[in-house]
Amino acid sequence: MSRYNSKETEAKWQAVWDERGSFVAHEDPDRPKYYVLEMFPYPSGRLHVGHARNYAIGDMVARYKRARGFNVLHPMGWDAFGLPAENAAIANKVHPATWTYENIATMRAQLKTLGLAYDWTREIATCAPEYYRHEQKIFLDFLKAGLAYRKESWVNWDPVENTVLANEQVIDGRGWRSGAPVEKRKLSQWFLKITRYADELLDAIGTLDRWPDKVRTMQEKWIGKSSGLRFTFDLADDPEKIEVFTTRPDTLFGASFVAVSPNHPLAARLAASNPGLAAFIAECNRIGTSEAAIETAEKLGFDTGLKAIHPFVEGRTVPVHVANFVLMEYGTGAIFGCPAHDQRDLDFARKYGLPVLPVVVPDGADPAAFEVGTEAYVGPGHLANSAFLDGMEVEAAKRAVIERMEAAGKGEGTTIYRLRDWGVSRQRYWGCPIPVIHCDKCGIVPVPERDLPVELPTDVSFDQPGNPLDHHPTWKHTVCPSCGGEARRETDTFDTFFESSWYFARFCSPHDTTAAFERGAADYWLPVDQYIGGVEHAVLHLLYSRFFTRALKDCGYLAVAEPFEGLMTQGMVTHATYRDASGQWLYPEEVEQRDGLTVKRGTGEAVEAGRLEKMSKSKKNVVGLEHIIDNYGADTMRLLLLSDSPPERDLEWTESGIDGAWRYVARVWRLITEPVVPLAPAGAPAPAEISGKGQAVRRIVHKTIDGFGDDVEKFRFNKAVARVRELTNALAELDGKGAGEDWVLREGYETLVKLIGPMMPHLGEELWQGLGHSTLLTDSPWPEADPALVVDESVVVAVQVNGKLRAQIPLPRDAAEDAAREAALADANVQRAMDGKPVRKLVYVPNRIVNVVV
Ligand code: ANZ
Ligand code: ZN
Repeated sequence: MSRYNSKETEAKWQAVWDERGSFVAHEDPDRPKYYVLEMFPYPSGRLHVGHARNYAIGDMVARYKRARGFNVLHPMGWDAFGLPAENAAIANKVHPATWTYENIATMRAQLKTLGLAYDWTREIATCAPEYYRHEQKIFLDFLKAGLAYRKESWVNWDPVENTVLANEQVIDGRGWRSGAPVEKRKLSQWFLKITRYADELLDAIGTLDRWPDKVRTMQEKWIGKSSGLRFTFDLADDPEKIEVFTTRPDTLFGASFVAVSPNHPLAARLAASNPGLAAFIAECNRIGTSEAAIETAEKLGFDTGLKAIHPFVEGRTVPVHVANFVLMEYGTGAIFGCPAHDQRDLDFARKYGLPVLPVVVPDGADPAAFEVGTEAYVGPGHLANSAFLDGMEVEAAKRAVIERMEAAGKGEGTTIYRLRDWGVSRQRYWGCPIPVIHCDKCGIVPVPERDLPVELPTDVSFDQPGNPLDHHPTWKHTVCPSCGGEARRETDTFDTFFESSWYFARFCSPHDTTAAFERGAADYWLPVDQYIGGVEHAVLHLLYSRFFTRALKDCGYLAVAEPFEGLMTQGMVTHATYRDASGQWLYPEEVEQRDGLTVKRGTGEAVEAGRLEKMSKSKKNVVGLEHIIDNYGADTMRLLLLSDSPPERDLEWTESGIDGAWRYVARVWRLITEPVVPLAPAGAPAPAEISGKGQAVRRIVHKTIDGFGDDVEKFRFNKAVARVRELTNALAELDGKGAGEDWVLREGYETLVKLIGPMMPHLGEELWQGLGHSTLLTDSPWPEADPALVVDESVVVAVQVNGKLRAQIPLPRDAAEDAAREAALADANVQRAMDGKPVRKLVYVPNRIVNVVV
């Protein structure tokens, strides 16, 4: 028996696919298209098996759709700009480009060993000027369309990385990479006007019915639409007014303070003559502007001494505080606080001794006695202590207050969004240069299109902290395209989410030198039919891409509004973690099991076996791709990655799991390469006679085809694998001796090979060839399930003798008359009723009844 040699076989078929250009995609108007895309990787170094899950899923879908007759686009590329390259440059004195392209080469080679059905002719790297020149052009078009603008804004400053961080890069008040406490600074920055699309982006979530609910909910929350009232408070001894935004206008009579953000202009004005307040503001700025930072910090306020006049209660005033929990970037940057009905306001009121006056009373409670203790009341009820609102329900009271404010000209009902415009400026080298020029005379001048791309200089130094583009001796000095005078280039580069916001469109015509993408190609391929990636991108990358697609549409680049029709977010691959006595992480191959204990390999030292965690270099709980591919082959790994749990759930990688997958591979190999009887020739017509066992196996074959397709369409890959394993068992049990079984075995084996093809394509090709085919499995159509064999196999048929029901017998569906007659007459009850008389007449209605007349 020849053992399956995965190494040779896999290399062989990869070369064949490559030579034939099997996966090179062309637009073909005569075939339905299918664009499947896995989120492209950042070239960080090496891939481990945890990364491979994403690609195994994508390839399953791509190969399956291809076999079903779709014209499949399945490309791969590199999200190649980003901080790690610069950090490597600083740490190891290697140029970011060198580091990046070396990693790309390593990872490309690794991916190729997986046998993925990519159209490698479409490979792109976003750090190439051939790519980013187009995004500079896109930016100029956005600028013209008013979708890009510059403004002074508070930014999160990472004092270690020396760069501005997006809010989402600040985690618990610290930089996401450096872990350093983030500071606030004011800088002039470039922004993209994503807020112009807030409503559209929100509404269209309803059309994304092939997206996971949790992702849709996260996007909804991120956009954060709130309806309420915007109105102004007059101040008692100051001409200034304070405009606030509230979603609870009904609680206005319970207001006990007004608070403004530390970055509110009023706070700045007062601080100029109030050192205590100035110090307080400085303290607030130390914790960063992110919501997360503010949420976790202790709520602090500073009483300005000013009094705000209650708009509806003659003579009532409330103190004006500067409070650290009021965000300048949300609403108006100022609020009124109603402690009885808002927990944050309540905590604040208790701390600063402010009144707590309930104005919404739960139904059934006595308005005179209802009190709020340590928990704010946020439920429904009727208004009390609220003049003209008394007795109303909350919603009616909201409307009444809005109406009054509008009538009095003091405010208006309004809708606001949590979504902020997207700050795209980064003070970094390894990113796409923002194509504008600063001229003292002309201001900001866009780089003329003929001068694109603005390329990064290659001779940069990372010896100084900060932005190497800014330190470069010559790069930023240029002439103004408008007046010809001396001018400076913009030294900010784009946030790297810029590149990933349109790469899926670039894949439609990746080598077009004249445009970001060719319109016809984009119209043909877009939207992406199936996008696959990690749920960590649920908000930003996906929202930015949705925004870009709309913006590109408005700028005439393409026709679709939504980039990704279907989205699947796969779970993580986890592995146990290990530490030695000194707390050092250990690689899985550094430990072994001895007498039921986990010990250090070789030394036998005790090892602490820790939790299952996402595979990551930092905890060393990774299993290298090479190790698995060398020992088991890519197909075995792919099988395990698809079979062990539903794709959206986490999957635990274990030694026993990969062993089990390998045993299955070996079993299929043996089964098909060593058939129990010589198989019927390929393509032979079905024999006239097939044994009962053979027919039963055929039913399993066709039911498997049917169920497998359904499972794949619904991403139940683990179930699909389970079906294929059952089919394997059924085929193994057929001894081939009965009538037509050699033909049944051929049909069964060929089906099995076709079904495993999208998961284990190398094994599939090898077996396909072994079954005597000269075409590639990759080019073979998907098997069709015979509907007659898929329906339930047996039906209950009634047997009557001289008009009286005598028996109910099981028969194969659509059984022939001969078989039905034979079975009916063999039944004991029927024989008793016939009492030895000969049959005079027999009428058979298939699947229903056998009528015997004696
Ligand atoms: C008075 C009030 C009474 C409020 C009450 C709530 C409950 P969402 O739903 O998230 O939009 N708010 C408004 N602007 C703010 C800012 N810039 N920073 C921090 N908080 C702000 O929340 C809207 C509510 O959050 C607003 O309604 C306001 O407090 C507060 F019983 O006004 B409310
Ligand atoms: Zn000029």
